[in-house]
Amino acid sequence: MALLSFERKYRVPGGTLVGGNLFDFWVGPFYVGFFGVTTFFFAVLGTILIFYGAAMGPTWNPWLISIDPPDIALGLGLAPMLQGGLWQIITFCAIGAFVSWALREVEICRKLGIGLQVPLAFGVAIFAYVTLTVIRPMLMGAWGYAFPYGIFSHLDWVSNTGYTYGNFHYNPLHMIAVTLFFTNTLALALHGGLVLSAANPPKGQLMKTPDHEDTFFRDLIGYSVGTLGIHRVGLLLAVNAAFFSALCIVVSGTIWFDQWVDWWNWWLNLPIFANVHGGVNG
Ligand code: 07D
Ligand code: 07D
Ligand code: U10
Repeated sequence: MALLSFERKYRVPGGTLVGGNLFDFWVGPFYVGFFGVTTFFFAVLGTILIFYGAAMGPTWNPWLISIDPPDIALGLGLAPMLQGGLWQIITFCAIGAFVSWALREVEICRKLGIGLQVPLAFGVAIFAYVTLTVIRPMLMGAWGYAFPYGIFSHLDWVSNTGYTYGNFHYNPLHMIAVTLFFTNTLALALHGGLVLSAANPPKGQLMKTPDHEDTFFRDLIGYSVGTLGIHRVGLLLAVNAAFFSALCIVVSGTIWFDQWVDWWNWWLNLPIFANVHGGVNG
């Protein structure tokens, strides 16, 4: 069915979580809903506040604009507007907009009668963001540990936070997250490549079937995960990449305070190494 006639058929009332049919309409291609209104509200307010903060700051250079969290000395209190208060309200707006966006996804899934995998996956990205800006700062006792809202300044934060724990690459959860990101890219390249190779042949040739796709990997590595299975693999890889990212940063400064390389000394403490010459006990 052509996309536009399908849209006409499915654009029926219902499936909303809040507001009944009050906001149950579309504007152009966009579904609105109660959570479209709240997304719009938080996104517009947050953006206006970023521009206000920029206007109060020293530069209009887009790379250098930065809305900073309060000083660490403030702890978990409410900051004056230009000393981190703006960052606090913008964070509130960002969480409001992201959560509203996820709930708008849920409403659209319910209208279509499809599963909730997409909003669940976005929920994990939101969890990573909330870990960085709320959970970890609260566990560490100051908003000042969160990252600033600026293109270059947030990179400085990542670098500085990384070097606070020596070489961040030795963080084992960071290793797992990085490996998942790399694997995810490999999987997407394999999947994109495989589907195009079978489903988009040169002009004049017949499109090949999923059996061709399965057989390619049977021939190559002896096993095919299947045409539905590869999408499960992709979702799991991506969601776990973001989840382990959140874990790797939340443990840094809350339950692990030293250089990450030192974490690896645990193996020297294993009983079989305990009394070995050169081990931790001499
Ligand atoms: C392609 C979907 C489209 C989204 C885009 C981003 C804004 C910000 C606002 C100046 C894949 C839109 C950008 C709305 C403008 C102001 C106030 C998604 C796609 C195009 N980062 N980060 C970028 C964010 C963090 C890191 C780019 C956001 C953590 C590194 C862009 C967040 C850490 C590098 C950006 C966030 C971190 C970047 C491209 C939130 C660890 C880069 C993003 C809300 C996760 C790269 C100059 C992209 C770069 C980059 C946005 C959080 C690390 C500006 C919105 C604190 C190391 N980040 N980031 O394509 O070029 O995402 O930076 O958490 O090298 Mg970042
Ligand atoms: C937080 C984004 C959420 C986004 C949301 C939506 C809008 C709307 C609108 C476009 C989590 C935003 C939407 C704003 C836009 C329109 C219209 C995603 C988030 C909700 N690292 N490292 C990671 C690597 C080093 C360090 C994660 C690699 C160094 C620190 C990932 C390398 C040091 C932190 C990762 C490397 C260091 C991280 C990031 C290589 C620095 C984190 C992905 C090859 C000296 C961060 C939760 C992520 C983290 C993180 C990868 C190197 C430090 C696994 C590949 C050694 C301090 N690093 N890193 O988390 O875990 O996405 O954050 O060298 O805090 Mg690292
Ligand atoms: C996938 C797939 C698949 C496909 C696919 C895709 C995954 C099965 C079938 C999809 C993939 C692609 C298309 C590929 C490209 C995608 C990416 C690379 C990902 C990154 C994407 C982007 C960078 C694009 C981002 C763009 C966005 C988010 C759109 C921006 C939208 C807006 C600004 C509007 C948002 C809409 C909202 C908030 C709700 C509705 C609101 C309005 C329409 C505005 C009007 C508002 C109202 C009517 C409410 C009134 C508001 C009030 C009262 C509040 C007022 C408050 C004030 C403060 C003013 O697997 O294969 O193929 O295609």
